[in-house]
Amino acid sequence: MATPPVPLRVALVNGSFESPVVTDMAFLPDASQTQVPGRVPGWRTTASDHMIEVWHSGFQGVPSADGAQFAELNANEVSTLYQDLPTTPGTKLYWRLYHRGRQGRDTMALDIGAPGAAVEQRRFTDGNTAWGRYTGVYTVPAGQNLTRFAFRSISAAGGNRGIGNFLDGIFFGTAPAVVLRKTAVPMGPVEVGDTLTYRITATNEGGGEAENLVLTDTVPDGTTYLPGSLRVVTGPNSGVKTDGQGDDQAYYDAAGDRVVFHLGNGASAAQGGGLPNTLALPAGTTVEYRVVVDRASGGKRIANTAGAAYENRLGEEPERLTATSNEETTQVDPAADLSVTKAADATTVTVGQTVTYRVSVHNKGPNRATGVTVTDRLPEGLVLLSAKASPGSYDRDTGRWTVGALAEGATATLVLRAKATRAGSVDNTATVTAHEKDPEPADNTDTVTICVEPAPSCCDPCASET
Ligand SMILES: [Ca+2]
Ligand SMILES: [Ca+2]
Ligand SMILES: [Ca+2]
Repeated sequence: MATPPVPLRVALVNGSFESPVVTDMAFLPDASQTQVPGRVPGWRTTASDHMIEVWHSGFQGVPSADGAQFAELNANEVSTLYQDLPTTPGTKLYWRLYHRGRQGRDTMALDIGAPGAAVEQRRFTDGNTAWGRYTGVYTVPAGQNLTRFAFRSISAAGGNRGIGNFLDGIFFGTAPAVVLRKTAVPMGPVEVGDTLTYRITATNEGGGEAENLVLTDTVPDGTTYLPGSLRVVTGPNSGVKTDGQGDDQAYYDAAGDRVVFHLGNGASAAQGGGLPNTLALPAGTTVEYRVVVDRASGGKRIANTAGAAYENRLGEEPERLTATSNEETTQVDPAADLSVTKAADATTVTVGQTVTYRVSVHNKGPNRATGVTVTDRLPEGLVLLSAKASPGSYDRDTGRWTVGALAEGATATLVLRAKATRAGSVDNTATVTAHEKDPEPADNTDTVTICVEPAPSCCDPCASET
């Protein structure tokens, strides 16, 4: 099923009037004055002089509501302060603002709608001792692809509409919309025992911050979490994270066999921060962890999906939202854990006697082995009498037993009979190989030692006289 497209991100630019930086107070050109330096990003005014008045927190004893700066609605003349934003019809837009009087109780209106036809949403009246905080919701009507968000002065204490109506911390835009993208490195195919790195990138394609963002990823079936591999690769709080819970922004939950990351600005061990939208944080934030491919995954596909939960706190009540990544699949090559055992019927023989070796190869899986070959060359002092392989064939010149394919759980045997021709200790080794990766190579070779004793030198001295 296709994921529905995320609506066009809407977010005001410079909603808190933090740019450009001013000392005390300044009249600055609006965003339309592209030829003038030092203009205010995002905001435009209907004032004929295109001037916007920006204050630094504390100037004339007025603290900002958000950040270090705020604006006064009218600079030199009564005007409307606005931004025009491309919008998708039907999208729900949230707004939030702080308003304050300057000399007493000031009143302003919020107008939203198509440019030239914006509709009054609400009026705000606040005194000069505290900031009022307001929130609301606006749904973009059909056919409206450009929406104006505008503040209009209604009245100001003192009678001069050019003085009053402070504004700060303005948000107008879409809900947060977290998008997760997951990749595995290497892409595969991989072998049993290999390490896979999963990377998950979270971006916020919405307007508002994604609050309390918690990313979880269940370690995929057929893999084992590699301890100490949690890391925030890019974005806020980047760096290595411990597996323990409560000490930083990530942990490994052994009971749930999953990794957990708190993402975003100010994300603490207890709670996630806010992940800014892609305007403020274009690359989002990327995390990673590692797993080791289990033996059981041989010849299979590893599939994995990450998820996230977060909150939209733009409305009256926090809204719980979730996101799911693409499913990342990794092919694992077949693997076969072969073992070889070699035994001799008797470990002490006399020169001239026959030695019988029994070699067996077993496939402990998880997959069928192909191209199975055992090298078992007889050492000096032994002369081959017969070889019986089942299955396969033994080449007496090369000492190679070509077994062929061996199913999981199957055993192949080889019986070698040789004549001892020389006294001494004789080591004989068999080693197995196959096309598939062997996750446990230590048991792929086996050696047996026999003692060949000299023949009695004068057992029958008369025999040679006749
Ligand atoms: Ca501000
Ligand atoms: Ca931790
Ligand atoms: Ca093995």
